[in-house]
Amino acid sequence: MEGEGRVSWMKYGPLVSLFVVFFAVWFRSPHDAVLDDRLDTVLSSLLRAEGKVGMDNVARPKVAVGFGGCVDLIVDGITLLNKIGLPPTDQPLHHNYIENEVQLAESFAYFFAPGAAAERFMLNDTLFSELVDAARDIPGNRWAVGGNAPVMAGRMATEGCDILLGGSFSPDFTDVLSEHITVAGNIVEEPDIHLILEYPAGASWGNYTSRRANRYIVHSDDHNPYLDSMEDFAEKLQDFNPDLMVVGGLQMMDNFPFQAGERDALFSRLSALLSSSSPTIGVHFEMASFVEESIMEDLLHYVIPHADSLGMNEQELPNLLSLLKGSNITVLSDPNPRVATVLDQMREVYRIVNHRSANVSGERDARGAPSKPLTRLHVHTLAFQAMIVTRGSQWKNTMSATAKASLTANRHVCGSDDIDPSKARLIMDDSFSVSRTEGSQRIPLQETRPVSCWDEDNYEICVAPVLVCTEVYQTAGGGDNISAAGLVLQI
Ligand SMILES: *[C@@H]1O[C@H](CO)[C@@H](O)[C@H](O)[C@H]1NC(C)=O
Ligand SMILES: *[C@@H]1O[C@H](CO)[C@@H](O)[C@H](O)[C@H]1NC(C)=O
Ligand SMILES: *[C@@H]1O[C@H](CO)[C@@H](O)[C@H](O)[C@H]1NC(C)=O
Ligand SMILES: *[C@@H]1O[C@H](CO)[C@@H](O)[C@H](O)[C@H]1NC(C)=O
Ligand SMILES: CC(=O)N[C@H]1CO[C@H](CO)[C@@H](O)[C@@H]1O
Repeated sequence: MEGEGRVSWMKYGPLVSLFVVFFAVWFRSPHDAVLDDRLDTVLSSLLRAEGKVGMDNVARPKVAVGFGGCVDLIVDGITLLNKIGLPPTDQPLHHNYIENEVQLAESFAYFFAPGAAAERFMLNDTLFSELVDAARDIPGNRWAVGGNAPVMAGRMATEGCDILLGGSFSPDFTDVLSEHITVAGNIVEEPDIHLILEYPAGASWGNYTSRRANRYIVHSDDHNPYLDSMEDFAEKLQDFNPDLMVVGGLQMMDNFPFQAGERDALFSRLSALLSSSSPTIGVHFEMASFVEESIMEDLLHYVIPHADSLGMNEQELPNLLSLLKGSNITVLSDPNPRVATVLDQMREVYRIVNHRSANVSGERDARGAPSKPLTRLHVHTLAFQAMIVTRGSQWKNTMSATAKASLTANRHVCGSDDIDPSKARLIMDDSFSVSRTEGSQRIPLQETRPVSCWDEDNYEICVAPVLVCTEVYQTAGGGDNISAAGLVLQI
């Protein structure tokens, strides 16, 4: 019976295959055509939403951006690991920092399979140099200006702002920056290098297959952790008179072997700088992959109280929330969270941060400096962009800014300003629930009005779907490009 069955299958196999193919084509093409139509409509609607507001062309907005920067060496992660002969581990493990090859393999495996963004300090200089040397001659590698501050500065300069950038760079680094960027900081000989291990969705390493495209970053900075551009930046800030201040790159201090008291002094200085700026100047803080609990505490005490606006991804949001609620760091969260989950987390962060800043302690931070309410929260995920903005606050054009953030996600990841719908996919559902609370309203995704905005309490929420890029050029720096693009329309 069995044999017979197999024979007849084999005999008719080709015919059956043809049939299957025929049906696949028959069923798929109208469906794909509908999808393509839908994608085209979402794209043109997002472009319209983005274009609704221009920048006030009277004068270029002035934005001060700190701190630090680096040269990114971008390689295919698996190619690099294979090249150095690092075998896949059978034990994915979280490490706060990396000291040797085994830890590198374990840490990489931990984030690679779920496809979660991660960034770790490498304490071992020898290993770091070996990796960089190996990466130098991997075909297809690229060097790029990196670090949160320079990338955000670059994006904002491109979008029409004048920038004061705080960072200590080498002369050839400064040379490649936009003419609209003025650098404040020291001159260094050798720039810090960050090694970016990119991987596409479906890449495999040993038994592991990545669920989505992302990157794993290792760094071993000498300059950035010390925020050594801060003095010069503070001085030049007076004359520059910015409309907005943006702070990022602080994760370079995470797990860095500082001398006792050194880091506290830096945070104290930073807090003084932020609180000395005029209260009318917006301050945006871009979160990052932090794993050291004490540095997260420092952020809560010295930085976040002075920020009017926060930007972060789907990993950083639950991490911050967990800490605000007095729990531990969460190193790994769902890389593809639902809208309802993210919005609930955002509401909670917004509520707790504002509650803290308005708390009886006289609205003072750890240094006794007055703190500001949080009026803007932007979360960038693979599938969608979400913003909470306080009604009546200084932030304008939230709808258009959310659309721009969404378009920038595709432009960045695909590496092209022109969005090609054939290289994009909508992965957000046809409708989303505004909260995980039972009985919450569902909002349909309308192709002609893809950005959904509504009011709650004292704030407005906007959600925009992302046209997820399917031919990934680069994921690193995505959050910075997206956050910066969103901010530009809101100054
Ligand atoms: C891969 O999976 C096989 C079978 O489950 C297992 O025996 C092996 O140890 C795994 N190898 C690694 C490197 O995880
Ligand atoms: C640092 O890395 C090198 C090269 O992989 C290795 O030989 C050495 O044992 C590592 N050092 C430590 C402290 O793990
Ligand atoms: C939180 O961290 C502490 C110290 O690292 C650890 O002892 C504790 O088990 C952790 N708690 C949870 C819930 O993970
Ligand atoms: C607010 O202040 C009260 C009293 O000092 C304190 O118990 C509470 O923990 C504070 N809440 C937050 C969120 O900091
Ligand atoms: C990959 C990509 O498009 N990244 C961009 C992020 O923004 C900087 C600054 O504008 C660009 O130089 C990058 O090309």
